[in-house]
Amino acid sequence: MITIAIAGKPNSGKSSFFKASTLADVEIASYPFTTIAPNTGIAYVKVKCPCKEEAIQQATGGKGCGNCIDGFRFVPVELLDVAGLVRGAHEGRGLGNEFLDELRQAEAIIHVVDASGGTDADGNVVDVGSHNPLEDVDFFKAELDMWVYGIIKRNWRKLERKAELEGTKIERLLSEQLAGVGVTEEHIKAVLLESRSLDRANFKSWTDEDLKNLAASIIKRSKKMLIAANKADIAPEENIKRLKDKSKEKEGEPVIPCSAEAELALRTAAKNKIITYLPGDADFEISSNPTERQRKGLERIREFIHAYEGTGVQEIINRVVFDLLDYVVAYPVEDEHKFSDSVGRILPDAFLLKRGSTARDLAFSVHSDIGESFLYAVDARTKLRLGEKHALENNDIIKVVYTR
Ligand SMILES: Nc1nc2c(ncn2[C@@H]2O[C@H](COP(=O)(O)OP(=O)(O)OP(=O)(O)O)[C@@H](O)[C@H]2O)c(=O)[nH]1
Ligand SMILES: [Mg+2]
Repeated sequence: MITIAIAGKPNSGKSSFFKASTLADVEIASYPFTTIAPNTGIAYVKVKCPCKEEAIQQATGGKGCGNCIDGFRFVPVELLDVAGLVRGAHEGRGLGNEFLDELRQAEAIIHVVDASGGTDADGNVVDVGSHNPLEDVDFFKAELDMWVYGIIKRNWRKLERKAELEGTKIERLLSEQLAGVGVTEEHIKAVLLESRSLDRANFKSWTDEDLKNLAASIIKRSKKMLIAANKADIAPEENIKRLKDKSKEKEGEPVIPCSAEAELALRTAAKNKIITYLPGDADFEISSNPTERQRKGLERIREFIHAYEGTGVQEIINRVVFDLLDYVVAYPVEDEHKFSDSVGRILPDAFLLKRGSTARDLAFSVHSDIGESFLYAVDARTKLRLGEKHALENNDIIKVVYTR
């Protein structure tokens, strides 16, 4: 499963974002370092379910698949909520950077920034608007860079010697060193190819400064990142604009405003049947009799989600998976006429696969045995047989034929 980490300075709303997305029971409080041990949970991307397409409605007698809500399908991904990161963490400040190691398994990072400017660099509460959130974006990147630089630096002498004695390529040695951080040899090759100052044949003359630049380029290439401009419900508009402008100017990470608190309130109200609301919706219906206080709170949130076209939380998860990480959703079936499995369940499963994956890869996602005995695949919509190398498109429904 895809793992996405939620990171950022203390008190920015990471656990609120996590809880809103997973409805897991975690601690949220208005002081720094509420979270120490990481939380893991399941969140979902939201996609249109194919069962509502006309041709599929006809083929299935309009039954619907029973796996979607109002035509939306929720496909699981793993979320990781880690402790807050403060400036100087790489030198051991705050909780140090040990927990950065929790980010190792993550394919992408959602950097939760307190866009309201209501918390200082260490996460202490200050007046809204008095802290500049742009600083948080810079320091966070610097800490990640220093983390990777620290790993390279610690091992550099050893790597140098090994490269010289054994003639192993420096990109191979570096990638072995950084494998735990999720960095591959391909990442390093690409970075070195791109760099003007780092001559790989001349690695012995690389300076500390060169190693720092190398670390920064490696992070940029290997960890996809997105900025969640959180607390948008109370943030001065100016702050959101500055975050977006800076990102555009520096070709930085996408910035998406959100309110984790609003999303959490809506999902909790929906769970308690006070409102009808689906994550990602830009409105909701009040379905039972809320108290006056609840109604007021809900109406305030309604104003916010009308203005921002949703709370931003679902959009962020979708953007990470489909834009940053470039995944597609595919639906395996056994009967391409009924769009079902062998016992008649319509579109029983949805899988997320990296773009470029083939039907054989999908077969392996279903079961390794099916992958091993894969013969060919059929596009269930067109009934056409797919070529061995055919890359799956988003939303494909695929019949896999295999030897039994
Ligand atoms: N107004 C507003 N407040 C929020 C929002 N998200 C979180 N908060 C508040 O910000 C404070 C910190 O929230 P947490 O989710 O505990 O923050 P955290 O980043 O996990 O904090 P640490 O675990 O201490 O690093 C709490 O008082 C939340 O209620 C939001 O979208 N809007
Ligand atoms: Mg927390």
